[in-house]
Amino acid sequence: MSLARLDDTVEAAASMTVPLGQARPVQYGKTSALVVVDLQNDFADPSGSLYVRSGEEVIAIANREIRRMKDAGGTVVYTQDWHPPSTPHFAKDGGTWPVHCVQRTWGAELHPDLLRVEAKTIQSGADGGDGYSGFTERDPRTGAESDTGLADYLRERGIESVVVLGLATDYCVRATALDAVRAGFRTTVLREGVRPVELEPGDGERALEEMRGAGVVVQ
Ligand code: VGL
Ligand code: ZN
Repeated sequence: MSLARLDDTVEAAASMTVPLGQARPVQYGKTSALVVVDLQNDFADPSGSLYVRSGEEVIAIANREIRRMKDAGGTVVYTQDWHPPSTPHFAKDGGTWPVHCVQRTWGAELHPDLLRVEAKTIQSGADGGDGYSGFTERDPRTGAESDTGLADYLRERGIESVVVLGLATDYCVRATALDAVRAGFRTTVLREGVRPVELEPGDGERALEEMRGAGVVVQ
């Protein structure tokens, strides 16, 4: 991408922000990291194959928090759901979901309005795994869990607190926040910046309750 094009993108993204929605915003500093979960076309664009209702509203909130985190000298990480064309994650192959976020397709790209800053991007699901967390993957056949390296990356940078937002509350946000708290990070889910899939009504609230029970601050 040329520099001019990059500038345009940054400007377009910068205009897609919203005022602070909380009375007391989460405080960011050099030991904080923002994990921006799966803000990809298939989830956040109404024409995406696994569109999460109101998912596009999260983009402006994410942009605002990305900017605040960068201004505070903290770390930003993006995650991408990143599937091969066939995986037991998909209904057509015996799983649950419509085909989505297939590697190197439009649906797997980060939403074009999302502010992109220099940051690590974690692509998970590449080996056909059906885990939902940015921290771990799960082999669909053996169930064995493996590490994406995210926890070590954050520790190396001296990160103590992790803030999670993105899609979807009841799947990748839930799994990522639960793993973050288990890995020993002070973990906050930004309620304003998440939306649920809700295969069953109430799944979003239940997921938030479960996260709270595990020690995640939902703010
Ligand atoms: C997700 C369903 C299937 C997510 C990923 O990002 O929450 N949900 N794959
Ligand atoms: Zn997926």
